[in-house]
Amino acid sequence: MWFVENYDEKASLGLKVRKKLHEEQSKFQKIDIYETEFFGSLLTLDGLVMLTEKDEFVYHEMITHMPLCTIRNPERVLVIGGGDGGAVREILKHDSIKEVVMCEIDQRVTDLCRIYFPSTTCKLDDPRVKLHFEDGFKFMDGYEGYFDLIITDSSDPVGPGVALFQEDYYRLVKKALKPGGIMVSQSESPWYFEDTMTSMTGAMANVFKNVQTYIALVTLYPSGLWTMTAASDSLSLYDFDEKRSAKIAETCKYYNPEIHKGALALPNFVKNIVRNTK
Ligand code: SPD
Repeated sequence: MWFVENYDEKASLGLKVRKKLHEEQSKFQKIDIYETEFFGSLLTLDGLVMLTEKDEFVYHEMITHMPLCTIRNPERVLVIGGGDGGAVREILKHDSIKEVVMCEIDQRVTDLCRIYFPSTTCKLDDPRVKLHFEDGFKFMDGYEGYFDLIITDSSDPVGPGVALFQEDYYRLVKKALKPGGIMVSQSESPWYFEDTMTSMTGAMANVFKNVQTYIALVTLYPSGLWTMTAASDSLSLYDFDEKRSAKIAETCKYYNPEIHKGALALPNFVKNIVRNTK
């Protein structure tokens, strides 16, 4: 038995599956969980790969430590989406963190991940973590100048995630950030989501002074060449705390100070797609 993700009839990914562990239609999306032959448990939403036990570390380390090692003393972080808990687990590796708020629209994702992905949900009951299950867009409106970092750990720009790729959303993010804060959002693949990358980085550039796309090699996402984009009025991912980055790297399987620098080097075809300002 194979799980197959089709990339817009252009290509597809196949993963050998031992058995299906769970399937349901939640209020928001189709949730499937499989036991794969090689990658451990696999979560898909509306038929798209979100994570596997074996490769999730790449995405979660890169969406968290790049911005966190750039902020001098990160204390308060908001994760929009991220219901599997992987981003929260990584954020809590930073000693200065006092509060992590996770706002996931679909509580069923978190409930099921607690059963099938204990390695990503393992820190969700830490006393510094506050969980909310509601629309992230609306939730954030209640905050002003509060967070050092806001991470958009969303699914793709289809279904419930679509509003998280638009300028109105980035304006709300900016309001909820402290003046010296930074946001980072997963920003898709330059091979299959060229238009999304152009429009979302353009929208970020309308709101923030510095927009910086970087690369993470996520094996099971379309093409494997995945991007994340950070935006801030004052911080630049180039100016990071190398010493703290090296310390965090001791706990990581992908992220380290050399990766931090190298991830910012974009191939020419990617530079031509994004509207980066730095
Ligand atoms: N095409 C898959 C993009 C999914 C990005 N978010 C995954 C959530 C992992 N925490």
